[in-house]
Amino acid sequence: MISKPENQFYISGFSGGEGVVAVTCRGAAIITDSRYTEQAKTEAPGFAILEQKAGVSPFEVCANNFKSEIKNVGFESHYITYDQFEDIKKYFEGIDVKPAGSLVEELRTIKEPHEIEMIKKAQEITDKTFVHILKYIKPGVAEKDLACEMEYFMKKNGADGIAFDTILASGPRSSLPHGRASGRKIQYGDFITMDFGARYSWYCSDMTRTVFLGRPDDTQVKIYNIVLEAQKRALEYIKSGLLGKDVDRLAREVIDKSGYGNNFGHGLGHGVGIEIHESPRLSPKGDMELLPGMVVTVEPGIYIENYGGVRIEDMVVVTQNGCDNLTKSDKHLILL
Ligand SMILES: [Mn+2]
Repeated sequence: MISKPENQFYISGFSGGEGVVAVTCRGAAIITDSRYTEQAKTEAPGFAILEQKAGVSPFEVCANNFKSEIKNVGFESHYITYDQFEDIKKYFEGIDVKPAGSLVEELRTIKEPHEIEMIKKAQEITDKTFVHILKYIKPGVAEKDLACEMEYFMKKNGADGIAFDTILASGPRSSLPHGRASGRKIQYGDFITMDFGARYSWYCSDMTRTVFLGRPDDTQVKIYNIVLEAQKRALEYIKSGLLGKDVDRLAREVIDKSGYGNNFGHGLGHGVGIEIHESPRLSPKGDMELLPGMVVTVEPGIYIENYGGVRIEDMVVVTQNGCDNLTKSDKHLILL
């Protein structure tokens, strides 16, 4: 029984996100309420559509229809609530109820060719947005105004929406790895970190660029180049067969050796797909093996409190011998 909307979509094509997608050895069904039954028929041919009346639990409908033909029932233990779990136990009494963890998420780690096409389209819009926004970065413009323009531009250029709330952090705020756009006005001497992405037909893109307004000093140039070197090293060696932590180490070693190891607190990257953050993780604890067709970000950073920070993020498809970089935007230090 699949409850998580992203997984329901992946398995069936149903985008309503309400109810349960059930798969048995003999067939498959979508259990949802009348707001979504017509939509489900169109989106998920091949699935029986079972209507759940108001006030009735989808788990009860599922049990009524399938209990007699099954021995076990799996549920998404990382997603459903304790109350829902109590319901499942009640309606499936006498059947073995098993936590099915992240079964569907594991299937999702390796992208099918059509999924990679959607991610590519999302990234094309994102790359185009980066070129567009550079014209707007001027002293006195608020971070929020820039983020707003980026989000509008993405939608005007084919995105179904944004993949996540735009991160736009300037000057000392750029030390916040996930600093949401604020009312702060851009000034000369600022690093401006922009982390953003478009959503295209459910699929996300994710990219970060840090640019500079004015003339950077030697330390600012040095920090930027360390991050760039760390990213380039990981991109050069990433390939199928390495573990997430191996790729993380490639970049982390560059930053450690430069003396900024304590200023790179997060993992190197993460999978991207229907969700903006998914498996595999590229981090010191990432023990999943990379395989062809996985889409991951490579995004080292250096962050110094009350001073500023730099992050550079590309999104790549892992291949047998390397990777295919989907991010085409410039990444030398751009001075505005
Ligand atoms: Mn990212």
